[in-house]
Amino acid sequence: SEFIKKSYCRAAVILLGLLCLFLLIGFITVVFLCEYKKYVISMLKSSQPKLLTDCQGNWVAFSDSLYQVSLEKKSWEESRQDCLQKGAHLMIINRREEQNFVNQFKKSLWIGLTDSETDGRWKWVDGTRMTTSYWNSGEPNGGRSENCGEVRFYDSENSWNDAPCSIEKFWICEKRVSP
Ligand code: GN1
Ligand code: CA
Repeated sequence: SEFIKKSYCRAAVILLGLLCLFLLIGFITVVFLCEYKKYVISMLKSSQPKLLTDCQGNWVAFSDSLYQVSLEKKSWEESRQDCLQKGAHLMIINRREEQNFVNQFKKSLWIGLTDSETDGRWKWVDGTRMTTSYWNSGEPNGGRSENCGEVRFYDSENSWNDAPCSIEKFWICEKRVSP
C-alpha cells in the first residue's frame, strides 16, 4: 500500500543518510590519522637529537673520564650531591691537561675542592689532599668565608678561586671510566 511504500522510502532515505554520515566519519578519521601520523613522525624527527643527548646526559669524554657541566646553578654542597647521584663526583683536577680542559668551558664552575674542615687545608671530594694547584694569582684569599673551590678566571691558565660555598654556581661532574 501507499503507507508501506512511504515507510520504505523513508527508511531508505534514513539508511542512505546514515551511510553518508558513516562515510564522512570514516573519511575524516582516515585524514585525521594520516595527519596525526605525519605529526608524530615530525615530532620524533625533531626530538631525536634531544633524546640522544638526554640518554647520554651531555657527558664529554676527556682522557680517562667523562665530564658533565650542569645546566643549572646550585650551592657547592648541592652540586656535590648532584654528582654523587649520577655515580660521579665534582671534578678533581690533578694535571695541567685537565686544568686546560676545564678552562675551555669558559664558565665559572664549582670543582671538588674544599677547605671547610680545616682552613687552608684544601682537600678533594675523594678525601685526598690537594697537592698540585692552579690558583689564580692572589687566591685563595677568602679565609674562613670562602671554603669552596671553583674555576673562575678561565682565561688564565691558573683559574681557580676560593668562594663562599653557599653561592649558587654551575658545576662540573667527573665520572672515571675504568681503563
Ligand atoms: C670576588 O666580589 P669580589 O671582587 O670582592 C670573589 C673572591 C675572589 C675575588 C677576586 C663571592 O670577590 O672570591 O677572590 O673576586 N668573591 C666571590 O677578584 O666570588
Ligand atoms: Ca677568593
